[in-house]
Amino acid sequence: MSLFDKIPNNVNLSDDKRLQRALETWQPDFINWWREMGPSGFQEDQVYLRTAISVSNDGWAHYDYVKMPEYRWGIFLTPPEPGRTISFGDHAGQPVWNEVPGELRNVLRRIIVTQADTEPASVEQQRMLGLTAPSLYDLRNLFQVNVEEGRHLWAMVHLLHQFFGRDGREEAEQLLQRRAGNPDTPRILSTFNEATDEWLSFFCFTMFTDRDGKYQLASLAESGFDPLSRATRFMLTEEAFHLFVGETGIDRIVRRSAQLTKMDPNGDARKHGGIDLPTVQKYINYWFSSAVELFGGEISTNAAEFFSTGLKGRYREKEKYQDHAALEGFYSLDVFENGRIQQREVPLRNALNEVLRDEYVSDCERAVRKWNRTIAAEGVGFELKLPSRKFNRKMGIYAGLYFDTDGNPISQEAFEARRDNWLPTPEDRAYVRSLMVPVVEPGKVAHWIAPPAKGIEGTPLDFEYVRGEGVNRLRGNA
Ligand code: BYC
Ligand code: FE
Ligand code: FE
Repeated sequence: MSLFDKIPNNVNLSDDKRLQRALETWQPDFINWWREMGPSGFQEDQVYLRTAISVSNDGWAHYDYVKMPEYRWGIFLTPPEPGRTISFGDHAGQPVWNEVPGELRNVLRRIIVTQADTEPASVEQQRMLGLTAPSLYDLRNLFQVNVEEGRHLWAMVHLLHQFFGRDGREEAEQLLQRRAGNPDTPRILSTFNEATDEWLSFFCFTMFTDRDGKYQLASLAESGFDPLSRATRFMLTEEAFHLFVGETGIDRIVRRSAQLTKMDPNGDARKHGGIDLPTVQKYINYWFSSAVELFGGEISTNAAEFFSTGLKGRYREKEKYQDHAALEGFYSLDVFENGRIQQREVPLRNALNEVLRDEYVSDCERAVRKWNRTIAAEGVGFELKLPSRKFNRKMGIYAGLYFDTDGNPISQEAFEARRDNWLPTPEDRAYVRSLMVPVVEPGKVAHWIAPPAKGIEGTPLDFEYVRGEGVNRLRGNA
């Protein structure tokens, strides 16, 4: 592996001329896409970024200033595990595949394309955020997330090029042609077409939507198709930072909200230029209910097929489960029948989307408990709450039905009557947007969010994380 290869990699790219040529042909299209759809206004700035340069545990990342279009998007797989076998499904115990089994080609390609599509989508959704960054620290973190989502696209395109021939090359091109939120050429999955145009939504997105990424990637890391397993394992090491950005971002917002709540005789943080906690709650309701859709239907034959074929396992399949066939047993699912919620026993393999969603929901609950400790530590009596997964669903068995945030079935009229208490109103969104004025002096942080606990990689908080034309332009406007 050489850092100075045109495409840094640990897959011996230079030994495979055909693959190398395919990727070198795609690379300029990727860069064009990045310049057009990547972060707006900062393409020439120097950003203090980490770059993956190897897969070793001790320091796979290298930190330095780099212009984003010159970021070295590389291809890294975690090293193969000798003698690895398929750990679940109908082929459990057989050696993992290093080539695509013919009969699984279409379904595997679809999984990879779906995963791949989310990566550039998120960059597109976030492209205007730099212009209203609450600090240089946050600006840098946004760009770090963006370049790594770009690298995740590279990781999936590598698999498409290496294993899917011409179809794969066509899919790789189309990944650069769809556009988040464009009604004519939308991204594949729902959430990846929703506006993420202010920072409260950005932190909710990296908290809730990137967290779907963590659980989907972890399921694919169990895959019997070894190159997919190894690619997603490495992606997970980067993903941890995205989740950190989201979880601590919301934590900093609620800390400041609590502080400003205390200052006001009526407990209204908005009077003091903050985001009031009830508004934070509405954004949590909105983004959580959007992100839970990404796990697919509660009862899913696709999920059963992904599992039985050995392509997509459960979260920590190998460590957490004894029965890796999942042929026996049922999942007890809440269904709405005859006007009320009843439990129905669903064969386990058909309920695997719900099994994964359970893992996700409890992880989100953990984060909400943490935010509540922050609020309590500021001496404010307000508790945030994760809404029921049944609330505000557009897909799956709860779609078309109405539930309150506790998951009680209600009428459409009752839902409409309370919608504005539960979900951000146009006025809420306008208010949050009105707070989004850029703060780009080193060490300064916007009023509506508390400063971070510490800088990146031991840097002081007044470190100049981003410098150049884009930042100067914002200073000039300020
Ligand atoms: N939107 O059996 P069903 C990330 C479709 S995030 C639109 O219920 P299945 C990241 C579905 O495709 C992780 N369509 O669901 C985060 C199917 O279509 P067909 C992304 C949807 O297939 C932040 C039909 O509905 N990775 O990395 O078991 C920043 C019925 O499907 C949606 C993956 O998702 C939806 N929400 O599950 C950057 C992993 N949900 O067959 C990056 C790969 C379902 O009728 N994907 N449909 O045409 C999968 O494993 C599965 O496709 C899903 C869906 C879990 C997404
Ligand atoms: Fe990603
Ligand atoms: Fe991510």
